[in-house]
Amino acid sequence: MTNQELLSASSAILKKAKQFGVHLAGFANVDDLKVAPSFVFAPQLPILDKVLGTLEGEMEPNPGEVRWPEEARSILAVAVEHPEDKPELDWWYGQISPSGNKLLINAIKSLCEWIPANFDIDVFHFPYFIEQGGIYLKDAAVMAGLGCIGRNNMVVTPEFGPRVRLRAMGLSVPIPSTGPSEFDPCVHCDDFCRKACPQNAFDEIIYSSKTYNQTICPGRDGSYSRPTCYIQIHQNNTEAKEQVPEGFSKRVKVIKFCRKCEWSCPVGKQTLLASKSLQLPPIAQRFLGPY
Ligand code: B12
Repeated sequence: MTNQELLSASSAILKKAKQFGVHLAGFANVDDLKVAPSFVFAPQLPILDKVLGTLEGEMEPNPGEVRWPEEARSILAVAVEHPEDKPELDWWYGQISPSGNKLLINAIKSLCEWIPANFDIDVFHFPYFIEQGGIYLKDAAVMAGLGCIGRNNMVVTPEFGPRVRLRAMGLSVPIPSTGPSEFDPCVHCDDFCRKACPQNAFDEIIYSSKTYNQTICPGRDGSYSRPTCYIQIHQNNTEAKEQVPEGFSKRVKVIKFCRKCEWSCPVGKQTLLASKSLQLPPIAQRFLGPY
């Protein structure tokens, strides 16, 4: 593929991704991802932290390490908005994946058919979990220019704040990364997200830059405690009630995981801005425009 063909293929792919229902899309080069913070940090995590949030028995051989398909040269990262007024997009029904995740999976599946049918490009659909062959989606999204990692340790996008869910696919061609961007609304923010955490998961630096020999750690400064956050996630799971949701014929557990670090973030909340009830830091105003 010539450079020119690659350029026109990448624009066509971004446009098609939107037609298939995603709200944001961008590319990250695999060489950039292999040295991105999560990819380097996660294999060094203490073993207890690794097990949390990971499927049991699927940790071997190298916990936290991404198994890249050999031919993958770049990835397409996509995001679908998960707004506050549609919380059901994020609800699990027993083992059944949330409907928002299905929107992402379907868009990626459609792209996995459309891309090879139209270009000389092989594709790889990455699963969600790392231990099943997935990749670190937040770093992928940041390197693709979709947003930055906020002080809530989530991808914060200028358009939707952190209220997005992510997915990615691999491509056999070396498309350059479309990020990271300069966007950083947290600089002057009052840490609404950290204050909203019901478990105080950001209270102290638990991963120090010195120990891990890297300046960028979970929560940016090493203060996001994965085990503490998991206490809440586990509690949400055990406290979930059985119901017969719309479209189901029998009772299932409807699990509503905590999203306080998302709901509390003012970025991307245009309705609140319209009412002028919220003062945003100047940097965020710059990105959101006048209101
Ligand atoms: C395991 C997992 C969990 C575990 C552990 C989380 C963790 N961060 O360790 C538990 C169950 C606790 C959890 C909780 C949540 N999760 Co979760 N989780 C995952 C999963 C499967 C892997 C994440 C992981 O292990 N990362 C590795 C660790 C080491 O990374 P990290 O803690 O994020 O720290 C790195 C970043 O901060 C990064 N970083 C910091 N600054 C910068 C700057 C730059 C430039 C770059 C490139 C990177 C970077 O460097 C750190 C490492 O050094 C991903 C899906 C996936 N395949 O990626 C979803 C995912 C991260 N989760 C998600 C969500 C929504 C949640 C929850 C809100 C719960 C919910 N309602 O679903 C909370 C939020 C917690 C939080 N504030 O971070 C979304 C995030 C979407 C977004 N907007 O960012 C993801 C991407 C899934 C999805 N469907 O989109 N999760």
